Amino acid sequence: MLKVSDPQVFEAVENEEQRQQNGLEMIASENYVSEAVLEALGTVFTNKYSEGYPGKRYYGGQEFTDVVETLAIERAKKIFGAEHVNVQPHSGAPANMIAYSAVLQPGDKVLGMDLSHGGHLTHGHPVTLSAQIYDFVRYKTDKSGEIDYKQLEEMAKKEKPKMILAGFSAYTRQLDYKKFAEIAEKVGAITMIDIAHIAGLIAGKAIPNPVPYFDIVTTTTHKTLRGPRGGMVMCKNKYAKAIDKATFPGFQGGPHMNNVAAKAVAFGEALRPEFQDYAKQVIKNAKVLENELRESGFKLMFGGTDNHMVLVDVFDSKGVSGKEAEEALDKIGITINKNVIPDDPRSPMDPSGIRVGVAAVTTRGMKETEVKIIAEQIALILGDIRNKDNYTKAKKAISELCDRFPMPGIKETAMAK
Ligand code: DSN
Repeated sequence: MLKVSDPQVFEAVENEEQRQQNGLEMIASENYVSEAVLEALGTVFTNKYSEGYPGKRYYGGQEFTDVVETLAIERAKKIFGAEHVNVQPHSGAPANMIAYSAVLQPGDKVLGMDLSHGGHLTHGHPVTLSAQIYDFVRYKTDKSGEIDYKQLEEMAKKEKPKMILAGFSAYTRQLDYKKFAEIAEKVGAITMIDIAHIAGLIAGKAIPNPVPYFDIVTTTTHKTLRGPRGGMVMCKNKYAKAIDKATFPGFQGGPHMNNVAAKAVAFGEALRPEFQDYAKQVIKNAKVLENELRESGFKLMFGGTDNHMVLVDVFDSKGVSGKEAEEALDKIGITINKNVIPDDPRSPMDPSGIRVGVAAVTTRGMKETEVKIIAEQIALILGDIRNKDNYTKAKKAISELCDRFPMPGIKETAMAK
């Protein structure tokens, strides 16, 4: 249908399908959704306005939107053991803004993780709207790569924040959830954690669940959780009303019900035993990537990884900048992103590091043997970035992997091309 009604968009979709199938997606925040999730996204729920919540909507015709939203909520509660869930946030940045506005007043202080130490833009970087409204102060990691909990406690006592915020987009170690809760308790702060990157690992029981320890938990649904692009806020019952009000009408209009339906599907998948196998394999694969890269002379930030990604100082290790590394790996079919390292002396557009994640390649079925092959190609290319022969060899190795491990949702006709 699309092919006939809009050949230009159809062609772009086909090309994107090819790009995704014929390369390895190793941007740590990306994944491949199942055919069932794709199908739910493309349904008539996209036509519907559903302001409000199940059973309490502003417009009529909500018999079936209520079904999918309730399924999404109940499944999320079951996965994470959350007291209250709001599945309407359009994505991660809105989810964080909703959480802040639910419990903070303009000018209130938030203690969040420094961006260059693995934090996220929406955790108080000066370029964001939230940083214009709230007063963010930032904690860092120490030399061992751990969050400096002593510094965090000292800062909390000195700054007396209204909220202590945990969570990250490039930090690779397990957080001490209990410690955050204890420090917050000492200073009377609300606790919030953004689990966008690790939600799938938590759902698959591959790493501990922070939900019991935090007042508010935000996440995206499309990273390791392998759902559609979207966000979600979980909280203690105490904050339920405030979170719902801050979502709608506070920050958003109508929820995107096709996304909500696809969230329900993805959460159903996350409740299956296979998803636990997936999450555990992600951790195993990341460990292989860490060990192989270290053996090839790369410096791993934070001393290694406990989750799905590694942050590598390619500039110090191989004299290659993050931007050069990203471009070089792109040429052999590995998509990663350049990334700042803690207190990076270089600029964000050409930083010292790269971030590499294994969530998506694990979805394609790749295991330790394949990740070893991938690490070898990364080392080959970044070890001698100007050697043209290496590119030919590495590209062939990656292309063979792509052929052997098709991405979910790819049409047979597209694979044949
Ligand atoms: N863009 C996502 C990431 O890469 O971590 C979230 O900002």
